[in-house]
Amino acid sequence: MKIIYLGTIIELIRGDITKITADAIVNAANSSLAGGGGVDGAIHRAAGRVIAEQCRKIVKKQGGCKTGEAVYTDAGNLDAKYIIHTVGPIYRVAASDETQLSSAYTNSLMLAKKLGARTIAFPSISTGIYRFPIKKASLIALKAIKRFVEENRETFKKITLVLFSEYDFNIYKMAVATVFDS
Ligand code: AR6
Repeated sequence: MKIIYLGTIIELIRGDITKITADAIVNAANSSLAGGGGVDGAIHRAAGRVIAEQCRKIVKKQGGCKTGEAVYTDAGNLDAKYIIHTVGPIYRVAASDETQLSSAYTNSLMLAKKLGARTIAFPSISTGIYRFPIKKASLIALKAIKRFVEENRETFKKITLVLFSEYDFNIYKMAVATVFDS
């Protein structure tokens, strides 16, 4: 499903983010950028070894990526120009979780803008291994995206959220209705 908000297409797709075409594909990474399971593992496998090498260089230079921040590498074999690696919070029921999750989306969008990307695809950050409740996370994600579009008009042609399961897709569909119809 998709909606258009201030000229930007906000699209929800059910599927595998490694199969998506976009200027920037966002990865739900960890602070040490060491690769892992979930979407991170899938992206590293599909993109190829060059990504891990570039991540190691970033770690050497700046010691990794803090929670809520974002860094980028090339996209290797993915149909994209860049992979933006961001780190969502591990859910701990603290107020800071929400701010950090919101920052992960906003900082990824800011970095993609700086790189000149016009299309960007996100997975559902923090809602897998990091156990952030997806209903809450989907509202935070869409509010951050909405605010970014309002403050950065005509930056992105399309912002896609790629949801891995039908259940997740339906939760995000409800969140789109809640956030954009109000
Ligand atoms: N395409 C789209 N979404 C996917 C894919 C895929 N190929 N694979 C999984 N998902 P997670 P997190 C969904 O655990 O919670 C890693 O080990 C998945 O169903 O990938 O931010 C990192 O290295 C879920 O909805 O990320 C970190 O250590 C969503 O992606 C840690 O996990 C996010 O789940 C990060 O945990």
